[in-house]
Amino acid sequence: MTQTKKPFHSGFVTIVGRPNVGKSTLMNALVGEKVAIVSNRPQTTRNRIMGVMTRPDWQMVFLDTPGIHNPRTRLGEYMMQSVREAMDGMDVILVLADATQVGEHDRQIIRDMAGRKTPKLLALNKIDLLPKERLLGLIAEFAELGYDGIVPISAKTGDGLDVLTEALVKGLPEGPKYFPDDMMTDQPERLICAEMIREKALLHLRDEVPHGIGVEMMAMNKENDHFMEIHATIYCERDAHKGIIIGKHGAMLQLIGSEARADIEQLLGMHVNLKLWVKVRPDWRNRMDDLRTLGYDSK
Ligand SMILES: Nc1nc2c(ncn2[C@@H]2O[C@H](COP(=O)(O)OP(=O)(O)OP(=O)(O)O)[C@@H](O)[C@H]2O)c(=O)[nH]1
Ligand SMILES: [Mg+2]
Repeated sequence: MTQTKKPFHSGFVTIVGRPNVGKSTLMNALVGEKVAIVSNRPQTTRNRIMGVMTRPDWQMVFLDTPGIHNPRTRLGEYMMQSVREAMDGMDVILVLADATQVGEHDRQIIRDMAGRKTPKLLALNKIDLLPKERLLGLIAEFAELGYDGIVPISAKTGDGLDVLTEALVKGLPEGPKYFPDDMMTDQPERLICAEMIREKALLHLRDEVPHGIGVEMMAMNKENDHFMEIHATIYCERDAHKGIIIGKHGAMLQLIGSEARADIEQLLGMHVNLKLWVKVRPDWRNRMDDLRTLGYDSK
Protein backbone atom coordinates (compact mmCIF):
# COMPACT_ATOMS: atom_id res chain seq x y z
CA MET A 1 0.00 0.00 0.00
CA THR A 2 1.43 3.38 -0.92
CA GLN A 3 1.06 6.21 1.52
CA THR A 4 0.77 9.70 0.07
CA LYS A 5 3.24 12.03 1.70
CA LYS A 6 1.71 15.13 3.28
CA PRO A 7 2.84 18.19 1.32
CA PHE A 8 5.26 20.53 3.09
CA HIS A 9 4.15 24.13 3.61
CA SER A 10 6.40 27.13 3.99
CA GLY A 11 6.40 30.86 3.64
CA PHE A 12 7.52 34.28 4.75
CA VAL A 13 5.69 36.19 7.47
CA THR A 14 6.48 39.88 7.99
CA ILE A 15 5.75 41.34 11.42
CA VAL A 16 4.90 45.05 11.30
CA GLY A 17 3.60 47.66 13.71
CA ARG A 18 4.43 50.76 15.73
CA PRO A 19 7.64 50.88 17.78
CA ASN A 20 7.57 49.09 21.14
CA VAL A 21 4.43 47.00 20.51
CA GLY A 22 6.39 43.76 21.04
CA LYS A 23 7.31 42.59 17.53
CA SER A 24 10.77 41.34 18.47
CA THR A 25 9.52 39.76 21.70
CA LEU A 26 6.90 37.91 19.65
CA MET A 27 9.35 36.67 17.03
CA ASN A 28 11.74 35.42 19.73
CA ALA A 29 8.88 33.62 21.48
CA LEU A 30 7.75 31.92 18.26
CA VAL A 31 11.24 30.95 17.15
CA GLY A 32 12.08 29.79 20.67
CA GLU A 33 15.39 31.60 20.78
CA LYS A 34 16.48 35.18 21.22
CA VAL A 35 17.34 36.25 17.71
CA ALA A 36 16.30 39.91 18.04
CA ILE A 37 17.10 42.27 20.90
CA VAL A 38 14.25 43.69 22.95
CA SER A 39 13.92 46.83 25.06
CA ASN A 40 11.32 49.17 26.40
CA ARG A 41 12.79 52.01 24.30
CA PRO A 42 10.96 52.68 21.05
CA GLN A 43 12.95 52.04 17.84
CA THR A 44 15.02 49.24 19.29
CA THR A 45 15.06 47.21 16.07
CA ARG A 46 16.93 48.94 13.24
CA ASN A 47 17.16 46.23 10.57
CA ARG A 48 14.93 43.56 9.23
CA ILE A 49 15.77 40.48 11.27
CA MET A 50 14.96 36.96 10.20
CA GLY A 51 13.77 34.23 12.56
CA VAL A 52 12.95 30.71 11.42
CA MET A 53 10.40 28.36 12.99
CA THR A 54 10.47 24.78 11.68
CA ARG A 55 8.11 21.89 12.37
CA PRO A 56 7.79 18.49 10.68
CA ASP A 57 5.09 19.71 8.25
CA TRP A 58 5.97 23.35 7.76
CA GLN A 59 8.48 26.16 8.04
CA MET A 60 7.74 29.80 8.76
CA VAL A 61 10.33 32.47 8.07
CA PHE A 62 9.56 35.58 10.12
CA LEU A 63 10.86 39.00 9.29
CA ASP A 64 10.90 41.26 12.31
CA THR A 65 10.99 44.91 11.23
CA PRO A 66 11.73 48.31 12.77
CA GLY A 67 8.70 50.04 14.32
CA ILE A 68 6.86 52.24 11.82
CA HIS A 69 7.44 55.95 12.58
CA ASN A 70 8.05 59.23 10.77
CA PRO A 71 11.81 59.28 10.27
CA ARG A 72 13.77 62.33 11.32
CA THR A 73 17.23 61.02 10.47
CA ARG A 74 18.83 59.07 7.65
CA LEU A 75 18.97 56.10 10.00
CA GLY A 76 15.20 56.43 10.42
CA GLU A 77 14.76 56.56 6.64
CA TYR A 78 16.87 53.41 6.30
CA MET A 79 14.71 51.74 8.95
CA MET A 80 11.49 52.59 7.12
CA GLN A 81 12.97 51.38 3.87
CA SER A 82 13.72 48.06 5.61
CA VAL A 83 10.04 47.79 6.54
CA ARG A 84 8.92 48.44 2.95
CA GLU A 85 11.37 45.90 1.57
CA ALA A 86 10.33 43.29 4.11
CA MET A 87 6.73 43.54 2.85
CA ASP A 88 7.63 42.70 -0.76
CA GLY A 89 6.48 39.27 -1.87
CA MET A 90 5.30 38.20 1.55
CA ASP A 91 3.04 35.21 2.09
CA VAL A 92 1.46 36.60 5.25
CA ILE A 93 1.53 40.01 6.92
CA LEU A 94 1.24 39.95 10.69
CA VAL A 95 0.22 43.34 12.05
CA LEU A 96 0.94 43.81 15.72
CA ALA A 97 -0.54 46.39 18.09
CA ASP A 98 -0.12 46.97 21.80
CA ALA A 99 -3.68 46.32 23.03
CA THR A 100 -3.11 48.47 26.12
CA GLN A 101 -2.55 51.58 24.02
CA VAL A 102 -3.96 51.51 20.52
CA GLY A 103 -3.50 55.02 19.18
CA GLU A 104 -4.34 56.86 15.98
CA HIS A 105 -1.09 55.79 14.32
CA ASP A 106 -1.78 52.12 15.13
CA ARG A 107 -5.26 52.48 13.68
CA GLN A 108 -3.82 54.01 10.53
CA ILE A 109 -1.34 51.13 10.11
CA ILE A 110 -4.09 48.57 10.79
CA ARG A 111 -6.32 50.20 8.14
CA ASP A 112 -3.47 50.58 5.59
CA MET A 113 -2.43 46.95 5.91
CA ALA A 114 -6.06 45.83 5.63
CA GLY A 115 -6.04 47.19 2.07
CA ARG A 116 -3.32 44.77 0.94
CA LYS A 117 -4.10 41.66 -1.06
CA THR A 118 -1.67 39.47 0.91
CA PRO A 119 -3.23 37.26 3.62
CA LYS A 120 -3.05 39.20 6.87
CA LEU A 121 -3.56 38.69 10.55
CA LEU A 122 -3.92 41.23 13.32
CA ALA A 123 -2.46 40.29 16.69
CA LEU A 124 -3.36 42.35 19.76
CA ASN A 125 -0.43 42.03 22.12
CA LYS A 126 0.19 42.54 25.84
CA ILE A 127 -3.19 41.12 26.91
CA ASP A 128 -1.53 40.14 30.19
CA LEU A 129 -1.97 43.83 31.09
CA LEU A 130 -5.51 44.31 29.81
CA PRO A 131 -9.03 43.81 31.17
CA LYS A 132 -11.14 41.46 28.97
CA GLU A 133 -13.85 44.04 28.24
CA ARG A 134 -11.41 46.39 26.59
CA LEU A 135 -10.04 43.58 24.46
CA LEU A 136 -13.51 42.67 23.21
CA GLY A 137 -14.09 46.32 22.28
CA LEU A 138 -10.91 46.35 20.18
CA ILE A 139 -11.73 43.10 18.42
CA ALA A 140 -15.17 44.50 17.55
CA GLU A 141 -13.62 47.73 16.26
CA PHE A 142 -11.37 45.94 13.75
CA ALA A 143 -13.67 43.01 12.92
CA GLU A 144 -14.96 44.47 9.65
CA LEU A 145 -11.63 45.45 8.12
CA GLY A 146 -11.04 42.18 6.29
CA TYR A 147 -8.29 40.58 8.35
CA ASP A 148 -8.09 36.81 8.06
CA GLY A 149 -8.05 36.68 11.83
CA ILE A 150 -7.70 38.85 14.92
CA VAL A 151 -5.78 37.09 17.66
CA PRO A 152 -5.25 38.37 21.21
CA ILE A 153 -1.84 37.36 22.52
CA SER A 154 0.79 37.97 25.13
CA ALA A 155 4.23 37.58 23.61
CA LYS A 156 5.58 37.79 27.14
CA THR A 157 3.55 34.99 28.79
CA GLY A 158 2.95 32.96 25.63
CA ASP A 159 -0.82 33.27 25.95
CA GLY A 160 -2.54 32.87 22.55
CA LEU A 161 0.63 31.99 20.65
CA ASP A 162 -0.62 28.50 19.77
CA VAL A 163 -3.79 30.00 18.27
CA LEU A 164 -1.70 32.58 16.39
CA THR A 165 0.68 29.91 15.07
CA GLU A 166 -2.24 27.81 13.84
CA ALA A 167 -3.75 30.81 12.05
CA LEU A 168 -0.39 31.66 10.45
CA VAL A 169 0.17 28.10 9.27
CA LYS A 170 -3.19 28.23 7.47
CA GLY A 171 -1.82 31.07 5.34
CA LEU A 172 1.29 29.16 4.23
CA PRO A 173 1.36 27.87 0.66
CA GLU A 174 2.93 24.57 -0.29
CA GLY A 175 6.65 25.14 -0.54
CA PRO A 176 10.18 23.99 0.15
CA LYS A 177 12.13 23.94 3.36
CA TYR A 178 14.11 27.11 2.83
CA PHE A 179 16.51 26.66 5.76
CA PRO A 180 17.95 23.70 7.68
CA ASP A 181 16.12 22.60 10.86
CA ASP A 182 18.69 24.05 13.23
CA MET A 183 18.92 27.46 11.60
CA MET A 184 17.13 30.17 13.60
CA THR A 185 18.40 33.34 11.94
CA ASP A 186 20.50 34.62 9.06
CA GLN A 187 22.37 37.17 11.16
CA PRO A 188 26.10 36.60 11.40
CA GLU A 189 27.49 36.10 14.90
CA ARG A 190 29.35 39.39 14.92
CA LEU A 191 26.11 41.28 14.26
CA ILE A 192 24.25 39.43 17.04
CA CYS A 193 27.11 40.25 19.43
CA ALA A 194 26.97 43.95 18.48
CA GLU A 195 23.21 43.89 19.04
CA MET A 196 23.64 42.30 22.47
CA ILE A 197 25.94 45.14 23.49
CA ARG A 198 23.44 47.68 22.16
CA GLU A 199 20.63 45.97 24.08
CA LYS A 200 22.45 46.32 27.40
CA ALA A 201 23.19 49.96 26.60
CA LEU A 202 19.49 50.57 25.85
CA LEU A 203 18.55 48.83 29.08
CA HIS A 204 20.67 51.06 31.29
CA LEU A 205 20.69 54.41 29.51
CA ARG A 206 17.90 56.96 29.49
CA ASP A 207 16.39 59.90 27.68
CA GLU A 208 17.92 60.69 24.30
CA VAL A 209 21.15 58.72 24.86
CA PRO A 210 19.84 55.28 23.68
CA HIS A 211 18.66 56.62 20.30
CA GLY A 212 22.13 57.86 19.43
CA ILE A 213 23.93 54.63 20.20
CA GLY A 214 25.55 52.41 17.61
CA VAL A 215 27.92 49.49 18.11
CA GLU A 216 30.76 48.57 15.81
CA MET A 217 32.56 45.26 16.24
CA MET A 218 36.25 45.96 15.80
CA ALA A 219 37.68 42.49 16.28
CA MET A 220 36.69 38.97 17.30
CA ASN A 221 39.86 36.99 17.86
CA LYS A 222 39.51 33.35 18.75
CA GLU A 223 42.52 32.52 20.91
CA ASN A 224 41.57 28.83 21.18
CA ASP A 225 38.43 26.66 21.31
CA HIS A 226 37.46 28.06 24.69
CA PHE A 227 38.41 31.71 24.56
CA MET A 228 37.65 34.69 22.38
CA GLU A 229 38.83 38.27 22.67
CA ILE A 230 36.29 40.80 21.41
CA HIS A 231 36.77 44.52 20.83
CA ALA A 232 33.81 46.77 20.16
CA THR A 233 33.20 50.49 19.94
CA ILE A 234 30.06 52.18 21.18
CA TYR A 235 29.25 55.29 19.17
CA CYS A 236 27.34 58.18 20.65
CA GLU A 237 26.52 61.64 19.40
CA ARG A 238 27.81 64.01 22.10
CA ASP A 239 30.60 64.42 24.62
CA ALA A 240 28.02 64.58 27.40
CA HIS A 241 26.62 61.23 26.26
CA LYS A 242 30.08 59.71 26.27
CA GLY A 243 30.44 60.69 29.93
CA ILE A 244 27.10 59.10 30.76
CA ILE A 245 27.92 55.87 28.91
CA ILE A 246 31.26 55.54 30.68
CA GLY A 247 29.76 56.54 34.04
CA LYS A 248 31.40 57.36 37.33
CA HIS A 249 34.79 55.65 37.46
CA GLY A 250 33.71 53.64 34.41
CA ALA A 251 30.89 51.95 36.29
CA MET A 252 28.25 52.19 33.54
CA LEU A 253 30.51 50.87 30.82
CA GLN A 254 31.54 48.06 33.10
CA LEU A 255 27.91 47.16 33.79
CA ILE A 256 27.01 47.17 30.08
CA GLY A 257 30.14 45.16 29.32
CA SER A 258 29.65 42.49 31.94
CA GLU A 259 25.99 41.91 31.04
CA ALA A 260 26.76 41.81 27.32
CA ARG A 261 29.68 39.46 27.92
CA ALA A 262 27.43 37.00 29.76
CA ASP A 263 25.01 36.89 26.80
CA ILE A 264 27.80 36.65 24.24
CA GLU A 265 29.48 33.82 26.15
CA GLN A 266 26.22 31.92 26.11
CA LEU A 267 25.75 32.50 22.40
CA LEU A 268 29.28 31.49 21.45
CA GLY A 269 29.70 28.79 24.08
CA MET A 270 33.12 30.01 25.17
CA HIS A 271 34.78 32.45 27.54
CA VAL A 272 34.99 35.98 26.27
CA ASN A 273 37.11 38.95 27.13
CA LEU A 274 35.02 41.91 25.97
CA LYS A 275 36.75 45.26 25.58
CA LEU A 276 34.52 48.26 24.97
CA TRP A 277 35.45 51.75 23.78
CA VAL A 278 33.21 54.79 23.54
CA LYS A 279 33.57 57.27 20.68
CA VAL A 280 31.75 60.47 19.87
CA ARG A 281 30.57 60.69 16.26
CA PRO A 282 28.48 63.85 15.99
CA ASP A 283 25.31 63.35 13.98
CA TRP A 284 26.30 59.85 12.84
CA ARG A 285 22.66 58.97 12.25
CA ASN A 286 22.70 61.38 9.31
CA ARG A 287 26.13 60.49 7.92
CA MET A 288 26.25 57.89 5.18
CA ASP A 289 29.79 56.73 5.94
CA ASP A 290 28.98 56.11 9.61
CA LEU A 291 25.71 54.39 8.72
CA ARG A 292 27.59 52.13 6.34
CA THR A 293 30.21 51.29 8.98
CA LEU A 294 27.45 50.21 11.36
CA GLY A 295 25.65 48.16 8.72
CA TYR A 296 22.72 50.52 8.25
CA ASP A 297 22.98 50.87 4.50
CA SER A 298 20.81 49.60 1.70
CA LYS A 299 22.27 46.49 0.24
N1 LIG B 1 3.56 43.06 29.54
C1 LIG B 1 3.98 42.75 28.33
N2 LIG B 1 5.06 43.36 27.82
C2 LIG B 1 5.48 43.01 26.59
C3 LIG B 1 4.80 42.03 25.81
N3 LIG B 1 5.46 41.91 24.62
C4 LIG B 1 6.48 42.78 24.67
N4 LIG B 1 6.51 43.45 25.84
C5 LIG B 1 7.47 44.50 26.26
O1 LIG B 1 7.35 45.59 25.39
C6 LIG B 1 8.61 46.24 25.20
C7 LIG B 1 8.93 46.35 23.72
O2 LIG B 1 9.16 45.07 23.20
P1 LIG B 1 9.92 44.84 21.81
O3 LIG B 1 9.75 43.42 21.46
O4 LIG B 1 11.29 45.41 21.86
O5 LIG B 1 9.01 45.75 20.85
P2 LIG B 1 9.21 46.04 19.28
O6 LIG B 1 7.84 46.15 18.69
O7 LIG B 1 10.12 45.06 18.68
O8 LIG B 1 9.88 47.49 19.32
P3 LIG B 1 10.78 48.21 18.18
O9 LIG B 1 11.90 47.30 17.82
O10 LIG B 1 11.26 49.45 18.86
O11 LIG B 1 9.87 48.52 17.03
C8 LIG B 1 9.63 45.41 25.98
O12 LIG B 1 9.83 46.03 27.22
C9 LIG B 1 8.93 44.06 26.13
O13 LIG B 1 9.35 43.35 27.27
C10 LIG B 1 3.65 41.40 26.38
O14 LIG B 1 2.99 40.53 25.81
N5 LIG B 1 3.30 41.80 27.64
MG1 LIG C 1 11.93 45.27 17.78
